[in-house]
Amino acid sequence: MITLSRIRLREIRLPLREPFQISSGVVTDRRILLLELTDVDGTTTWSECVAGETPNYSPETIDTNWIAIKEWVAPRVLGKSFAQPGDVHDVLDKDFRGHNMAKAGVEMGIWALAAEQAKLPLSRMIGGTRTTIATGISLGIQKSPAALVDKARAAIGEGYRKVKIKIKPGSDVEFVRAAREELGPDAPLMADANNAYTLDDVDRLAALDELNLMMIEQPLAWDDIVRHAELQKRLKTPVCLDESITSLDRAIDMHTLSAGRIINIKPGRVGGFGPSIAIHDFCEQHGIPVWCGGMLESGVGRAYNVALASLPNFTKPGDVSPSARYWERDVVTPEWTMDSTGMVAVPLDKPGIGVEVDVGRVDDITVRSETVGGK
Ligand code: OSB
Ligand code: MG
Repeated sequence: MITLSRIRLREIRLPLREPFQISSGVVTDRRILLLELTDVDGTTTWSECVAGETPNYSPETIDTNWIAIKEWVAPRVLGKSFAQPGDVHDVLDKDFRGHNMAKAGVEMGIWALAAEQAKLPLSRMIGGTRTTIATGISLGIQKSPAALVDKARAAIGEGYRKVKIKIKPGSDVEFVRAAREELGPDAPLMADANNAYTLDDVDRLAALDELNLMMIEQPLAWDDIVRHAELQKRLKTPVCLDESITSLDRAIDMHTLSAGRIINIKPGRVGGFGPSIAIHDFCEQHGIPVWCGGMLESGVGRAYNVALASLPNFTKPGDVSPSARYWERDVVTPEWTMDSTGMVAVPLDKPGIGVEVDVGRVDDITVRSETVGGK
């Protein structure tokens, strides 16, 4: 039984080692919303609300979600007893539209509290079976094809099992082709457009279709399904949906309309582990592979992604790069690492999220905090 007594929100700022550019914007300093959840029995855990600074990926932002958590999410869960963490999503979903990343931060924290109470690693609490996660890197848009080739070659050398290349019109076919030529016909390459195209660009996308990519992620509008179905008919490369899949229903829509063949599940985007597991199970039943995406999370959010990616149908490498790919220094101990074969270990040696938060360091880089609830 989980009964939250309080939620502490904190904003920290972590400078990325290098700016991360996608078609819709660039991040240099990551503003991160961490949550500290406390149960009435005194158990505490940390979670992360993965929204970005600006609404260029989804309508959510760290500032809007600060309000959403304080005003609408916290009042629905504080002091309320949940027999199962799987019950939380429905409570947050009823007559409460959107704000999935705000809901997910709290919902996933409750899964971690339940894991602590059950003395289980988070992965095992949610039904995960893997002990290691195959890892891919997500490379931001580079200045030139040559710069991209250098990064992609280095990533393969480090052991990454998938190299995702961010693209936009003008930084696409030439860039991806250069990587393909350098790394060979079988290198595990994919592209992610973050909505940079329309059906009018089908010729450009057809050129990418000749480059033997594992998938093309979210080429069309952020909330589109129908046009992706039209596009998938014209491409042999599997379309993978990210932004468009905000719930189990949208995953069912994708399948019904053949709008894509792979799903990138980000637990924040869909409202938490409850919906993530439901999408995972649906996809497993329908032969749709899934993988775990990333939102430039700190080591706290990463713990949840690693746990989720340990479910059996996460059969493609996830965007769960080690801490050092993003930060000079992460906020967790141990930091997340990847071995030379591109595998990240699922922490199975202790209950809960599997890493300790370095609270002193978090205190040092906290720029605002607020506590909702008592004691
Ligand atoms: O589209 O997957 C995306 C980061 C911010 C917003 C959107 C995306 C991404 C990434 C980062 O690709 C993946 C990672 O965290 O390594
Ligand atoms: Mg994406």
